[in-house]
Amino acid sequence: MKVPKSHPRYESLVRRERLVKAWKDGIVVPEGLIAHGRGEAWDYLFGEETNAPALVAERVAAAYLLAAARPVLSVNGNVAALAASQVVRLARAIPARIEVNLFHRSTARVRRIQRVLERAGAGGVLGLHPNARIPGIESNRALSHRDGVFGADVVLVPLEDGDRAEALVRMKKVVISIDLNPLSRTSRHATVPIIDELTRALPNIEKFVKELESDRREAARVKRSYRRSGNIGAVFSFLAWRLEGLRKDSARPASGARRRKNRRLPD
Ligand code: PTJ
Repeated sequence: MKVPKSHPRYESLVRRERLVKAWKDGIVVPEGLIAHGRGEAWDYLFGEETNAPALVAERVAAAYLLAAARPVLSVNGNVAALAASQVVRLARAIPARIEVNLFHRSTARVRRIQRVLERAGAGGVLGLHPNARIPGIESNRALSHRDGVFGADVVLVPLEDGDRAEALVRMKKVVISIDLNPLSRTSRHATVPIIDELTRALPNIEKFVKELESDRREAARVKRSYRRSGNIGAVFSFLAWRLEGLRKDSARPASGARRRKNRRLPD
């Protein structure tokens, strides 16, 4: 479907079309479409913008990735469909390895996702020939690479299922998650949970990597001063403030112009 540029929800519709096409191409699983809908619902509540605490977490993520000895970015079907080139740019900026790691794993799908990443400019993508298992995970998601997620000290896990995030934390890795759901097990277990939309978060982290790269003292300070519970608490305070605004707005009659001006209600 061709989405008209004038549509008020143009970007959201383009993202959906991209996911549906990726599903037809065997990159995304049907469950990935459901996961995206859940993410969209949270993004509505957050106002479809990066909130201040998320921006802080993105800067902290950049500082951790820069300081890592073996940083790895984990990619699944949704991430490949929505943000392959952003992942590749971030991996180059750090620099970090990329591993395709799937919940609904099949060798054919790993290969297809690897190709998507390669077309976006990635080299040396891991995932096809795993040589290790992440302890404590029953599913094929445990399959990993010693040079990749298994051996990493800092792992970025966007749109993750909670099991693996928890297992990676048990392995004493620094786990950075990107998940719009602050209640998910991933967000609750990650060392640095980023409560933001994937395609907004990745370029923000890349920008911070480039900024902090030349100021390692500041990068160390950013890491030191991060307080996970304070940051997540601020996300919930922001959400409470948003909901209060939405409550007030919805008490008044609907007006398209006012809704757009206030930016409280999605179109
Ligand atoms: O490709 P596979 O086989 O590895 O499977 C990928 C999915 C996404 C199906 C799998 O990892 C899964 O089931 O994930 P969950 O448990 O549904 O978690 C996905 C989380 O990502 C949910 O909490 C969503 O709210 C969130 N989410 C969805 N889309 C976005 C998002 N967060 C940030 N940006 C998004 N675009």
